[in-house]
Amino acid sequence: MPRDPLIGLVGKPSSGKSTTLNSLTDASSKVGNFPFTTIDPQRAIGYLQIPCACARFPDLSARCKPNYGSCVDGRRSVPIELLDVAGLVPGAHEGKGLGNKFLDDLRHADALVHVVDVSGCTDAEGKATRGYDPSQDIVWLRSEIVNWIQGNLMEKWSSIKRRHVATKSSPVETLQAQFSGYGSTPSLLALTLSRFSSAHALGPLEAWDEATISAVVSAFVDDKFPTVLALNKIDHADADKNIAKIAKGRDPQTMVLTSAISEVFLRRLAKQAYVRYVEGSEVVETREDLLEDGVEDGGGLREMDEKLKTRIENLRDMVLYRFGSTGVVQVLSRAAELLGLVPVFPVRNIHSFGSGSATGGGGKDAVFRDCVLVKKNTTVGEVYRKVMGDAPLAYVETVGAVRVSEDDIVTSGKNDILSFKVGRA
Ligand SMILES: Nc1nc2c(ncn2[C@@H]2O[C@H](COP(=O)(O)OP(=O)(O)O)[C@@H](O)[C@H]2O)c(=O)[nH]1
Ligand SMILES: [Mg+2]
Repeated sequence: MPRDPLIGLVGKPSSGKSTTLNSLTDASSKVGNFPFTTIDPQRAIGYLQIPCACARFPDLSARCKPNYGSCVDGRRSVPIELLDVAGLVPGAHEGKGLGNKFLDDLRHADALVHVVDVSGCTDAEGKATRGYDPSQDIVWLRSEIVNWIQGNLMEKWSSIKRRHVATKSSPVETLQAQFSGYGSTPSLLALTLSRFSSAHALGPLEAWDEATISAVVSAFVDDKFPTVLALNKIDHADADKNIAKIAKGRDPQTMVLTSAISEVFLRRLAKQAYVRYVEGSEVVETREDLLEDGVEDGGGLREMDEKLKTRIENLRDMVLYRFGSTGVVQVLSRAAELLGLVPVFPVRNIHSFGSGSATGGGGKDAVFRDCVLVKKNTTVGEVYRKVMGDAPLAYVETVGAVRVSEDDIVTSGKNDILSFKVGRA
C-alpha cells in the first residue's frame, strides 16, 4: 500500500529548520483534529496549497468543506506530513553530532527541503560567525548523505559482489536488495542506472571500482531525494550576495527564498488580531490600512504601538515587497512539484460529489470532503487500496459517471475525482 508522502527538513543546526516547520504548521487553516498532529516532536502537519476540484464546477466552491485543511475560493490547503531531521553536521555519517540517528530518519523522506542560512551568520556547525559562505553547506550536506549510503554499501561490497555473481542477478535486483531500506523501488533504480550512457558504461557490477560505485550512489541520491533549497534568512542584510552565488548555474525551480521568522511573526500578529494576513502572500493589512480603504472599524483590528508599526514596515520593505512573500508556502509547493504529487478527490456520489453522510460537521450538502496526495504514476487501483484498504472493488467512476480502469494512472484534471464502488463486480 502506498504511504503518505513525507517531506524531510534538513540543514545544519540554527539554519532555521524548526522555525520553518513552525511557520508551515501553525496555520490558521488548521481545522479539525488531524490524526497525526502529534506523532512526535519532530513530525508535524504542513499545508500544501493546491487548486481544488471544486473550482472546476460553478457554484460548488461555497459547499466545499474539507474534512482536513481548508478550501477558500477554490484554493485548498491539504495536510502533508513534515519531518524535522535535526542534527546534521559535517562528519555526521561517521557519527559526529547525532550521527546516524538522523540519517536513519531520512530514510522515510520522499523529498527534502534543505534549509540554508544565507545570512552567512552561522558556520558549518551552526555556531555564530560573520561572512561564512553558505554555498559550502549545499556541498557538504549532500556528500554526507552520499557517504552514508556508500559507507553502508562498501562494508558489505565483497559479499554483495559474490552473491550477485552466484545468483546471476541483474544490477537492479542486487541494488534493490541493498537500497530498499532507503525506500528505493526497482523502477527508480532502473531510472538511476539508465542515466549512465553508453559513453560512461558501468560495465558488470562485479567489476565496479569505488569511483563507479560512488557515481551510482550519487545518482541514486538525486533520484531518491529530490531536494528544494530553502535559502532562509533573506531578511538579513548579508543575504543578497550569498543568494547570487548559490543561484548561479542552478535550476531556479529547485530554489526558494524564505524568511521563516517573518512568516511566524505575521501569523502570530494575525492570530492576535493586529493584522490581516493572507498566509504565504504579500498582503498584510493593518487597522490603519483598512480604515484608509473605508473598511468600517478597521475590520475590528487592534491598534499597534509605534514599535510594532515600524517592525511591520521593515518586514514589508525587506521581505514582502522585495521578494513577493516570505516564501515558506512555496517551499512545500516546490517540493510537491518535484515529487509530482497528484491530489486525488475520492467522493461517495459521483453526481453530487458528496460524501453521502452528514457526519463531520460539513452538512449533507458538503462536497469534496476528502483529498489524498499520491505520487506520480500512481494507479486508480493503488489509490483505492490506500483509501479503502482490502475491501473488494466492484468498479470505479469519474466525472459524468464514466468508468475508469483500475490500471489507469491518476492525472490531475483528468481522472482525479473518483468514486469507488465496493463489492463484487
Ligand atoms: N533573521 C532570521 N533569523 C531566523 C530566520 N529563521 C530562523 N531564524 C533564527 O535562527 C535561529 C535558529 O533557528 P531554528 O529554527 O531554531 O534553527 P534549527 O536549529 O535549524 O531548527 C533562531 O534564532 C531563529 O530565530 C529568518 O528567516 N531570519
Ligand atoms: Mg531545531
